[in-house]
Amino acid sequence: MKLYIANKKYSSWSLRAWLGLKVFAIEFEESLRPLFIEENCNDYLEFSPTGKAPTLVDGNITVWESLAILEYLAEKYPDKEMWPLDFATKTHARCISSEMHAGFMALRNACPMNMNRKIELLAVADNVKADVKRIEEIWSECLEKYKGPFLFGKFSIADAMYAPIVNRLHIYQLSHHPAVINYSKAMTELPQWQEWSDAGRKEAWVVDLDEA
Ligand SMILES: N[C@@H](CCC(=O)N[C@@H](CS)C(=O)NCC(=O)O)C(=O)O
Repeated sequence: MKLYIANKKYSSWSLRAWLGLKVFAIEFEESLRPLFIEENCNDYLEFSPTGKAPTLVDGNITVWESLAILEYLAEKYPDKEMWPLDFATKTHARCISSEMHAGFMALRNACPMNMNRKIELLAVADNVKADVKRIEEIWSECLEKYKGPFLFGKFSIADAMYAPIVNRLHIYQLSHHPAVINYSKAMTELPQWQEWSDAGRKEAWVVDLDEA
């Protein structure tokens, strides 16, 4: 099984799929192709019908879209329990994961994930503040209801989906909400998170578009 990813410094979608594989200890081969480096521009189409990363290739099956990759893994490895087992809890986890996959455009556009950015307050527009408020609401509801340290108690696909937000809220100093502080601590203490962010920090590629 091979996971194609983009830059660890910037590629939030790649992080989601990669973290799911790593935390659930699923063996895979990683292929990193740097994004927006001129001589490399279109080669994502070699492995993905959308020309985007992440893309998972498992034998003759190709899976694209981060959430579809995580769903594929959850079905392929049911023993890993990548979603919460209880039906209502799993439904809640699926709802917030879809909300992440399809939403938060203002925050995603204005505040790119960046594993090597100076931690500095960024002045943001009201629609970004509204996205942050909704994230605070989701995280505090989950942590209260399921008792942490991750959104549904133990790490699940929902955490893989929200992982890049931990970096964004921190580097741009967007929230000091207690739920954000507690959840960010749990996430950044994961050795798999540290492996990704250390590698991202070491990358020399600079993508101007992602330097807010
Ligand atoms: N909805 C997709 C988004 C994937 C995506 O936009 N990936 C970026 C890297 S983070 C990419 O490959 N961009 C290349 C491009 O847009 O040409 C997913 O969930 O996987």
